[in-house]
Amino acid sequence: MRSIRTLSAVDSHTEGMPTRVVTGGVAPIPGATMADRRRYAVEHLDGLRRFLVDEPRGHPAMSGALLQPATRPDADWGVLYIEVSGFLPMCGHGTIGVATVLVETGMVPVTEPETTVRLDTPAGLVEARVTVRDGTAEKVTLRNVDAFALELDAKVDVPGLGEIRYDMAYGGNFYAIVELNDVALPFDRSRKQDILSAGLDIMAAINEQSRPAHPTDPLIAGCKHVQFLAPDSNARHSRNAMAIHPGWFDRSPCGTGTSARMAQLHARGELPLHTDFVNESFIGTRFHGQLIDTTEVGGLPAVIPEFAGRAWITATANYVLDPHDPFPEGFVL
Ligand code: PYC
Repeated sequence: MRSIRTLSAVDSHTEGMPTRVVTGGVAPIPGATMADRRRYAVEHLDGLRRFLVDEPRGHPAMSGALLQPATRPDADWGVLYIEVSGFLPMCGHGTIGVATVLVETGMVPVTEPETTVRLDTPAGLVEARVTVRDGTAEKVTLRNVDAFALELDAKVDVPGLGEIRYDMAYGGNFYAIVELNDVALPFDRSRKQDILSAGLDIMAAINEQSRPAHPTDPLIAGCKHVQFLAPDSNARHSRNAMAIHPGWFDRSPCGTGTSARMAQLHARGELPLHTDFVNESFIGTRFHGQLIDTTEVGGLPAVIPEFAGRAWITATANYVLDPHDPFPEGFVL
């Protein structure tokens, strides 16, 4: 075997959704903060992202995380989130995967029954409390970045669908929250192509007509996620089909989406603080959440969300690049 690039990774899945945690082979990325490093990576390291998530090493719903030295003294590790859609500011299922890998590989000092891991992400500091028994990470509870509703009862003209009502909320990424009934589709995996194509059309229309932007961080902008709600969803238990650019569904309930949904429900007066909320994915897996406090972001009312889920390690691997490989940066079919 010959290789001109070798990256070590621990692969995992969080409630069904993969996270390829890259533990070695990527040098510290230039930048004083993880947000700066994300900007640098978008400009200079997109080939590395594609090498890891696109085919033939990844697949159309692949996701991962590059471990980095932290840029702030109160964090244990820095994380850059990689996906088929690009470098995300924050990823909830990915963070649960990262925390599980850090604990189960001993990359952080482990204490039982709980280990706290502080992660420096492009969207801010995130704290993961890992329930550990006999060295196994059984559950991860994340205190996420501040979440808020940006718009309630917004409307967008979507070619082919007409006027669609949505709420726009942020939980580490922006989510257009849409009732599946409003696009006349059932919560049924056999209709996944129709749901996905409605989601992509809604995203495109929102980004053209009313592109969301974070009030204090201009680098976080645009809508790449549509959270379709099943008809029986309510303020204590939601089921979602999470359509994500450029064309896939989250297999997990989506951590940043769960945070956005809780912020939206709170803004509507339907989810008080310290009240249990369950978010269920398109494949039936669950995150359990709560809002633990109110705050503000750039003058907007905001909340501090927590949610919990589980991850499992699926492989340890070295991803290598043969100098004659015709697809050094992967491909998308
Ligand atoms: O869990 O936050 C999340 C997430 C974002 C995109 C896919 N999963």
